[in-house]
Amino acid sequence: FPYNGRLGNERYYSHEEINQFIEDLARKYPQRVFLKTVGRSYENRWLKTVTITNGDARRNKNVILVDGGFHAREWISPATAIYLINQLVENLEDNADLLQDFDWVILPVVNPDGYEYTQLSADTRMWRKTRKPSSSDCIGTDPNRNFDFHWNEEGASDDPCSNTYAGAKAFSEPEALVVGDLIHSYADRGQMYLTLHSYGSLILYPWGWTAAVPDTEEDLKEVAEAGQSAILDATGTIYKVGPSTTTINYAASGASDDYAFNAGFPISFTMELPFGGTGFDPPASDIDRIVKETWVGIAAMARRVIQK
Ligand code: ING
Ligand code: ZN
Repeated sequence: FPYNGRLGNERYYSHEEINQFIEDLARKYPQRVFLKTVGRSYENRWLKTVTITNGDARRNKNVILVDGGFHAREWISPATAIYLINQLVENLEDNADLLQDFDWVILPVVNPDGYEYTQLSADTRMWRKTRKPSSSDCIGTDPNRNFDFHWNEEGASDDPCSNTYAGAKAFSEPEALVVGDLIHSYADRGQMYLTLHSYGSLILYPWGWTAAVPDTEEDLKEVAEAGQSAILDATGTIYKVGPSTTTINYAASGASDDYAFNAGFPISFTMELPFGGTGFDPPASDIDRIVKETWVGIAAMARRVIQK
């Protein structure tokens, strides 16, 4: 089916369709939706953020920054970002409180080269990394090990053939650098950073680079648990909440949530969306259920942040 001006929850979309969708939305709501081209991928795909406001023209509100599609095969992540955008824009009535004192900045596909590669064939479906060649015959870097904070210390690999290859240096990947720049540009008013991955039904907070926990752990926990219990009430899905190192049982340095937290976002989470299909490939018929459930959790976490 060609893109027809709206994105539903009935199938997964290409990166181009996602970009077309946000461009249409910005044209349809010129007072409320603002697009910014923030960079391009190694293969020259445009990375565009959507900024969603309530249109009241107030500048420099607090910001909630959300991204999806770090890892190529985690298709439910961009799908969730799209649903989030749709809700905030098309359902302002129910979500006015989420936009009263906050703007939302969303980058739905961080790693479009990888995302498109996984759409090519069954053989490439489980690709995780970016698509920039390395010094060896292997291609790609793990964008979630490429951030310049305790880069390549723990749970990241020097081997370019590894799925967790940290890259030749911190921010070697243009896609990771774009997210790093976004984090810095909103750090002074950023109240929550949320990065959408799959799978595992987890809400993870820093640190990932060490088993130590931040002294503001109670704040992080309180917000994460608001999401956890909203999802449990809505669908019965059980999310686990905890610091990423001890909750997923491995340290991982150079990830974006640690970077955002260190840069000044007081709340910073990696959300691992639910298992589906064989793990990373929930069938299209599951999209609707998963994105709606996840939205309930994200809205509850945002409301807790806003009430603080
Ligand atoms: N999981 C994350 C990964 O990048 C993670 C887990 C979260 C690591 C937070 C570090 C920090 O490996 C997936 N599914 O990608
Ligand atoms: Zn991931």
